[in-house]
Formats: sequence, structure tokens, C-alpha cells
Amino acid sequence: MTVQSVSEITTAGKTIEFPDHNLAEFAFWGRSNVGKSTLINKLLASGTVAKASKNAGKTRRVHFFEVKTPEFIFSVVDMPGYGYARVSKDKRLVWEGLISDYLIDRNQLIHLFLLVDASIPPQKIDQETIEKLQLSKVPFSVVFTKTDKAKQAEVDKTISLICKLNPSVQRFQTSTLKKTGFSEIQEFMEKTLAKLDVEKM
Ligand SMILES: Nc1nc2c(ncn2[C@@H]2O[C@H](COP(=O)(O)OP(=O)(O)OP(=O)(O)O)[C@@H](O)[C@H]2O)c(=O)[nH]1
Ligand SMILES: [Mg+2]
Repeated sequence: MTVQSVSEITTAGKTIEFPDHNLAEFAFWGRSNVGKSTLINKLLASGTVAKASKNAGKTRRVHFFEVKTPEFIFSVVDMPGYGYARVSKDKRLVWEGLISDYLIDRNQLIHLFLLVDASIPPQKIDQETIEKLQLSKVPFSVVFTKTDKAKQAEVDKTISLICKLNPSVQRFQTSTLKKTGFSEIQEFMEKTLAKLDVEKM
């Protein structure tokens, strides 16, 4: 995927602030600190357009980016993570409301990438999220992140346990450190956009 430009359209702290555009959206979601913002930057070769951090809870609003390639103009959405303990209950409820409004009602959302940390054992909250997504009408896939961060055998174990529980889910594996797995996701995005264009014709 040749990205010609990336710009931030807006950031939303309330549902009413979601942009009213007609761009197809790819959203990136997952546990806090799983690597959403970092992966977005790498996929879009965009430097630091999405703000990443060592500390969990960095992304606190829903960030909408506009991406131009020679063939397509679309949007990438960086979401706040879930499972971040050090946040007040009130704030968590606001985030959860914002995210569920986005996931339930967003017509522009064509695919959700759910990121799961492959360097730690499977987490209950991730499995619960996958199960909820399977019951929803949101098209999604699982992206295993941080495949460089643990021994290969541990990474393989986490991935195979989660895949066993969710056999029909499409999956990707990435390491932003080793720079692996980006082209598979980029190709998938382009194919999804191309299909959409055909459907529109
Ligand atoms: N080793 C390793 N570290 C990674 C990888 N991807 C991200 N990280 C690190 O993980 C930390 C969190 O990354 P972010 O991209 O901010 O994570 P996030 O999911 O956007 O986090 P929130 O916005 O807080 O929900 C940063 O220190 C990144 O450098 C990876 O593939 N390998
Ligand atoms: Mg983030």
C-alpha cells in the first residue's frame, strides 16, 4: 500500500463529535497498551500521527485519520483501549459508552482490527471481547501484536489457544520492532476497499 498522505480529521470525546463523512473506516481496538497507535503509525508510514506511549491509557479519545493512496481515500480510527485499571469509574463509563456507540452505530465502519498481545498468556477480557464481536454485526479480525516480546514458544502458545477458541476468525501477526506483518494487513485493507468499490458500481 502506497500511502500518499495521512491527516487527522478530528478527535471525538463524545459520540456527537464523530465526523459526518462518507469515508470507509478501519478501526483499531484492543486492550490498553496492546500497540494500537504504534501499529497505525507503522501501517500508514506516518511517523507519529497516532500518539503512542509506554504507559497504558494514552489514547483517550476516538481519533479519525484520513488516508490517501493512489487508489483510495479512507479513514483509520484509533480507539481508546479497554482493560486500563488506573482510570476512574466515571471516566471508564464515558469511554465505554463512546466505544459502544461507535461499534454499534457506525455505518462507515467496514472492518475492525482487534489487537491482542501475543507476548502474554490469553486474557479473559480479550476472549470476552472476541465473543461479543462475534455476536455483533461488526466485521473483524484479530491482530496478534508484540510477537517479538516473548519466546517464540510462548507466543505460539498464546496464539494457538486463542485461535482454538475462535477458529473461524481471520488473524494477523505483527511485530513493530521486527517490522513484520504489516504488508498482510495493508493488502487486506486494499482488498476490502476494492470490494466495496465493486459493490458500489
Ligand atoms: N516489543 C514491542 N513493543 C511494542 C510493539 N507494539 C507496540 N509496542 C509498545 O507498546 C507500548 C504501547 O504502545 P501504544 O501503541 O501506545 O499502545 P495503545 O494500544 O495505543 O495504548 P493505549 O492508547 O493506551 O490504549 C509502547 O511502548 C510501544 O512501543 C511490538 O510489536 N513489540
Ligand atoms: Mg493508543
